Amino acid sequence: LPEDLHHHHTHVVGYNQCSSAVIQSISAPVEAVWSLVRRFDNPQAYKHFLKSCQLILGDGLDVGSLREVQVVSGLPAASSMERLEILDDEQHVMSFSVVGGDHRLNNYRSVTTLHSSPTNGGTTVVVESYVVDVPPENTREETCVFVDTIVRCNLLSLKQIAQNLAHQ
Ligand code: A8S
Repeated sequence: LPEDLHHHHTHVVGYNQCSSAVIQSISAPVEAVWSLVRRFDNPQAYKHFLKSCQLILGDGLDVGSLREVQVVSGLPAASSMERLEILDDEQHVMSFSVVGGDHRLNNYRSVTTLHSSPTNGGTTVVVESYVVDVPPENTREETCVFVDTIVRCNLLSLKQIAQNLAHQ
C-alpha cells in the first residue's frame, strides 16, 4: 500500500469500538468520482439512506464545517450531525465524524480515499474505512455488519452515478 493510503486508513480503535474498511472499484476517472465525494454539503447525491442535508456551520469546504442529515424511514436512526475532518482536493481524501444526532452510531468516523488504478487507466479504486463505538446490547460483529452494509450500498451507488457521469 502507498504510504498515504496506509496512514489515512490506520485508526486508533478503543476497547469498545470496531473498525473495518470497504473497497470499491469504479470504471470512471478519479476526478469524476471525486466531484461527488467532495460535496460535504450534498451527501444524499449518492447516499440513498439520506433524504436531505443542511449545512449548519461553515461552507462545506473548510475543516470544522457541520452538516445535519435526515435519514430515510426504516433505519434505526432519524438524523445525524456530522463534522468535516479532511477535504483534500489534491490527494482526494475526505473524512467526517459523527458528533451528534438521533441514531446508534456514536463516535463514528470515516475516511474515504480515491486512487487511480495502477493497472487500468480511467479506473478509480475507492477505499473507505471507519471506526465506531459498539452500541450497548450489540456485538462488535453485528456493528461491523450493519455499518459495512451501509458503506457498501453507498459505494455501489457512487459507482453507478460516477460511471453515468463519465460515460455521458
Ligand atoms: C455514511 C456512513 C454511515 C451512515 C450512517 C454508516 C447513518 O447515516 C445511517 C444509519 C444509521 O443508523 C446511522 O457515510 C447514521 O453516511 C444511514 C444516521 C449515522
